Amino acid sequence: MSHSHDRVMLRSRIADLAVLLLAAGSATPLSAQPFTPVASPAIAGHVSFSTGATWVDFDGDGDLDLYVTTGFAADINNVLYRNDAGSFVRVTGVPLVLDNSDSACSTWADYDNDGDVDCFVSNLVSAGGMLFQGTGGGALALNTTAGIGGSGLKGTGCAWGDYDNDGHVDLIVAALFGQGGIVTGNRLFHNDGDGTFTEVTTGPQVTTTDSHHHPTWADYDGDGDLDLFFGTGAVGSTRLDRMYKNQLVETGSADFTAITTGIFATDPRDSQVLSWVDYDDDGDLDMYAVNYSSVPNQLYRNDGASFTKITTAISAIRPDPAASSSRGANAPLPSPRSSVTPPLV
Ligand SMILES: [Ca+2]
Ligand SMILES: [Ca+2]
Ligand SMILES: [Ca+2]
Ligand SMILES: [Ca+2]
Repeated sequence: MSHSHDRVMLRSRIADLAVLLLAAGSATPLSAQPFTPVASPAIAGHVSFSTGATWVDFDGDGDLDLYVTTGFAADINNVLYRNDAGSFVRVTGVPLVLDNSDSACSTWADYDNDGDVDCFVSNLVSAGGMLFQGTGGGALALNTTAGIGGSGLKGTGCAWGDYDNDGHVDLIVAALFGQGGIVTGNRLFHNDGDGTFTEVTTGPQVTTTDSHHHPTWADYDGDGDLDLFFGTGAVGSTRLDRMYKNQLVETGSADFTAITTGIFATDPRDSQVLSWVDYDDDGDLDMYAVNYSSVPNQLYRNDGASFTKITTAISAIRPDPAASSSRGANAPLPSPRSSVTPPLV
């Protein structure tokens, strides 16, 4: 298969993935919230190859703004809308919208714990990942010295999460290894707490070469550390997803081991995103998997010692304010949020 054909297929797949990612973010109650159409809002009129959207208060004025990653062509910039009392104004000329890259995803958190929000943008092929550091007053500047980013960092999904519980958010970037000419794998960056990161190069979460889609951090076993999940695999084929349990609580070392038991881990899927949320409000995280092609999405209820696959209708999904990462992308800042899910309200 030619590289150009690979690229076309990859773009097509990512376009569909973006739809699924956005669909996966429906964490707010499905039956309790009436919606009223907004006439001709600026955010609804933009035409681009949009791949992800994050509601985030980037300027710290108390209302949620919108950042849209666009791309799969090297010359399409991302889009930022500032919320001005309910009206959205497109922000131009700032580094966040001068990426000139094929951006797949953004994830937001205060990585340097200085009170303002920062952003990482995952770019697919034409450029590497980009770290934008908040510098106050809603300004974010491209940071090329923190130890993450650069031309070699290709990725699809990305997510902040403090996997070693040291109070500093760390970063996982997933890669579609083996597709579209991408030959790099997942990358994990530990936040050293001094404004810089050290890449973690050992462990199955970064050494397993596979076609990884969006990563999610979630403490699925409720033991107090974040575990790591990837929708995995080539389009159109069902297989197992890559999932990793954090051993921090057990061993004192934040190492990851593959999760191979439980129906949520042994059920073949064509997954894109594994979204964790406490839908039944019983205090533990349940999993919703969105799939590519014609494979039905799946819901798995956490029953403590085991999981049950739910095949009957449910009336509502309740958001969990304590959630993290992709699910936690829903949590109010300073908890991390990513581009695939809407905010909590
Ligand atoms: Ca910051
Ligand atoms: Ca950390
Ligand atoms: Ca855990
Ligand atoms: Ca639950």
